[in-house]
Amino acid sequence: MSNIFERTLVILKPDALQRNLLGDIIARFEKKGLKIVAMKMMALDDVILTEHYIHHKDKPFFTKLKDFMKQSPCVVLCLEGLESVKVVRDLCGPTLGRVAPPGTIRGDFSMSIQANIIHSSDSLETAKQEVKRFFKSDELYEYKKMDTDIVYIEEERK
Ligand code: 3AN
Repeated sequence: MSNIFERTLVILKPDALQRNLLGDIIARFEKKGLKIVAMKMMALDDVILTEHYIHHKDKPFFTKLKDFMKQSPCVVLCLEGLESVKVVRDLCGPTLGRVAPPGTIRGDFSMSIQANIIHSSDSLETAKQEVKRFFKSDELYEYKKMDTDIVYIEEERK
């Protein structure tokens, strides 16, 4: 078994901030056992949003999506853990809030396709690019987390 401690990017979108959900959502990641290695509030501008959503540039909702993301600051996090890219995607749930399963972040907190609370990286390759896009290297913290030895068994930590 190869144990891959991955880093993934999360954006708590303006609707999460406006609806006072930031703490609840961050608490879910902490309780799951994910390690926060970076976190900050950011006002996203058109340049970073165009880059971030480039795969949607030809979609009719592209401009509205960027405007939505500019409505208020966002909170961005880098989370670390074993297979964290998939773990975090699964915690978020599918894109459309009103069909996302209960228990997921989108399933519990959203009704919309656009105002769906959260973004998380969809693959390890994307995660590497996205972490770099939103954080400088000195904003990513290396530190020993005291609960690692209880969150994972020894074999998983190798
Ligand atoms: P996900 O965030 O689940 O990976 P993507 O990458 O397909 O979903 O879409 C990125 C973001 O674009 C979504 N989180 C959502 O806010 C927005 N989006 C996707 N589809 C639509 C749509 N049909 N109308 C408006 N916004 C959309």
